[in-house]
Amino acid sequence: MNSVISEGGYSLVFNMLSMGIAAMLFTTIFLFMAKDRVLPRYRMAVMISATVTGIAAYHYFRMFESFEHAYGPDAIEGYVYNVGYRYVDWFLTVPLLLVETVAVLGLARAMQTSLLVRLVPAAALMIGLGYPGDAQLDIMGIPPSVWGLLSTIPFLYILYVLFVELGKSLERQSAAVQRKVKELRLLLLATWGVYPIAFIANMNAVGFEESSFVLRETGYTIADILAKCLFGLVIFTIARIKSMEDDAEFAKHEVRD
Ligand SMILES: *C/C=C(C)/C=C/C=C(C)/C=C/C1=C(C)CCCC1(C)C
Repeated sequence: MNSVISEGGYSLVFNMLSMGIAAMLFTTIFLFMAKDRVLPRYRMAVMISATVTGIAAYHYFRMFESFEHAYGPDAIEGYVYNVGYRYVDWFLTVPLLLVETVAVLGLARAMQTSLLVRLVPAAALMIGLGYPGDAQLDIMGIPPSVWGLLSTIPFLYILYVLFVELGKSLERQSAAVQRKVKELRLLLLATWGVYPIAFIANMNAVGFEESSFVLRETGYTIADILAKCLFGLVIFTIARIKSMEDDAEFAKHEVRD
């Protein structure tokens, strides 16, 4: 038997997932089309941002479909909503978000590598440890709260690297870039912080509880749109500022346009 969901809860999640598709899809198109408005050396960061929202757009289609199978008017008997799509999505997009953040700064190669060899595995670990808790899998009787705590360790490590380690290399950037990167980090902190809260919302639900489910899906979707679309657009802005700083010819041409 399927879990029941109220009409209000159904509409809310339906509209959220629908908004997720629109935001991810059109940010992807925008970023791919606008990538030539930055110098070639920053283009990779913009294209990775577009790849992130593209991967997420695909997963939002799948989540929408899964949600319809579980709760839609023609719900399938016994079908359970698959939260795995989110985790597969994050497993790919969270490391890429960190890569785009580092790429847009145009740091020395050795510095880039040193940041990424720490950030990327930590991100993968954070997502991998969260999944059994969110999907409420029974692995050796470990409760969701323990998975959540384990996942918080790499999460805090990522924040440490971004705020302390990356902070050191910011000194070499212009004032305008420093300001934007600080905004970017605050955006990251404010949006990434929503995920563990939404996780907790769902954690205590034994089996299924509608309010927890609706809260979690709404929280994850809003956070995703800000952490991927808005974040990608700020990356694009930083790439523009740096392009104009680096190349006076480019700046003149871009302003005239
Ligand atoms: C685009 C998707 C993003 C930026 C996803 C970020 C996800 C997190 C920061 C998740 C963190 C979690 C914890 C810190 C503890 C509980 C389990 C998670 C995986 C929800």
